[in-house]
Amino acid sequence: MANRLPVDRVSTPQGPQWRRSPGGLVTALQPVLAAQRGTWIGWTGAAAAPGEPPMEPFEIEDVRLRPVSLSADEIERYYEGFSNSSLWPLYHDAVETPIYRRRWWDAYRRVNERFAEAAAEEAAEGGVVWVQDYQLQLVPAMLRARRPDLRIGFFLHIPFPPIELFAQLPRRIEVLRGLLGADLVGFQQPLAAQNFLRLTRHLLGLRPRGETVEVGDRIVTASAFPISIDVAEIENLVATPAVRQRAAEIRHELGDPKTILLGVDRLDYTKGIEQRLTAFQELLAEGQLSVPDVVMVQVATPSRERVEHYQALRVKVEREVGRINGDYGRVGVPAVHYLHQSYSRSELAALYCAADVMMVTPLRDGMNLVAKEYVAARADLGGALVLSEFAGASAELRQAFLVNPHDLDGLKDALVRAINVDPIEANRRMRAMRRHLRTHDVRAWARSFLTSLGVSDTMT
Ligand code: GDG
Repeated sequence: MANRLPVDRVSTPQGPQWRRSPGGLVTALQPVLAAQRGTWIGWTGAAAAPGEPPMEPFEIEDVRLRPVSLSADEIERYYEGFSNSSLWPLYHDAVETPIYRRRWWDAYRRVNERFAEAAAEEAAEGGVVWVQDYQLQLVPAMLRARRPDLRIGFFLHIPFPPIELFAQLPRRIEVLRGLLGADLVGFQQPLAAQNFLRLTRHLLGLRPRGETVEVGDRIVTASAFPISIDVAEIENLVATPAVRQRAAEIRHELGDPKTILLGVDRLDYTKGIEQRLTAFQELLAEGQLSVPDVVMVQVATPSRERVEHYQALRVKVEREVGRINGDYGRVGVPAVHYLHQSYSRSELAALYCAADVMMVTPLRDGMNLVAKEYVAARADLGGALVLSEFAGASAELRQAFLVNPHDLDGLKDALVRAINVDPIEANRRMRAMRRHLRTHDVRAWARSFLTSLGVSDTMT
């Protein structure tokens, strides 16, 4: 179960239809769900009209999908409000100030109840339910109250904050108790699991031992399961002549620069896009870099556009891009190619192949799949990855150029080193990171979580 169903509604000549949406989670879970005849419960992504009956379950690629309806009001309060204006900033080190509204909480609880009810109806006797992410943290306890026979797992895709930050959350006890309804609570990082276990002592007076804590007559386990990507999908894409040709075309369209710097992110204030732009601007101002030798491409996929923090970020980023292009661009050669658009998987793969330096500089990020996708795309062992220490991915991709994005001089220095890296050293770094990813892809992640939850033989 996840906030969203793994499908997008597309219009076709035959009328609107559902198409499987791309993404690692879908790839990882599709085979498990298909083999177990499981159901994916989630929201369709559109508001239900007042009085509209809930959509019937339907099937796509052997997986049964059970839609959960949300009204426009609930989308505003549960999703844009509590999930994305309270929890998201708080869990990301409060890099933007979290906003709290009591009516958002009420909607969050109501929608979590609806998901729990749907799961209680769908799950087989003694079955397994896997709940995904911060929008659904109350579901484990709500579901356990209805169906004590189930094995319940929960996975948090974003960071879990330290005690003093979590303690700011107005409904902290309910959220913590919600999570403790699961048998297994999974996090991206061991530190997040420790934060969670410490909190159970701090707020509830429980006594965590190792990775477990006793809650009444149950044992809850909290540990790390770093998520990954579908490595084979990216490798297959970059092996196609179409993607290779497109990568060459992109370089040409950018004016055949010596160096292409690339950023690919949802337009989100956690991703450190502003820090990256400032570093680039200073390097141009100091003459350490110059256009057209170097150009920067920033894909900033539209995201959460009705949430205030995101509207403010867009204004700031676009003002900065305009300023840099005004100062350092040339006719026909902007310094920053800023693309506030969403691209196909193959266009992204081509961009990864074309980029000499990939910049992944979040201030805080649960994992960051873009960093892993870039490495998977570089079967040629070319390219260099500049990666923030505050992305979960930095615990695994140790051969990247690791940076603290708050330290502007350090970030500039890492960019310059990555741009000028000796090709032999670049190959060595890329090879080591690729070796790691090969054995740690998204299927291994799902297998490891489900095995810990006590589900065996789920995948071939
Ligand atoms: C959350 C956590 C954690 C981006 N632009 C386009 C596009 N993308 C794809 C990327 C990548 C995904 O979106 C973004 O994943 P990230 O991991 O980088 O970031 P979040 O969206 O914040 O994800 C994060 C993740 O959950 C998984 O647990 O790693 O820490 O914040 O796959 O390629 N895909 C397409 N067009 C685009 O324009 N098709």
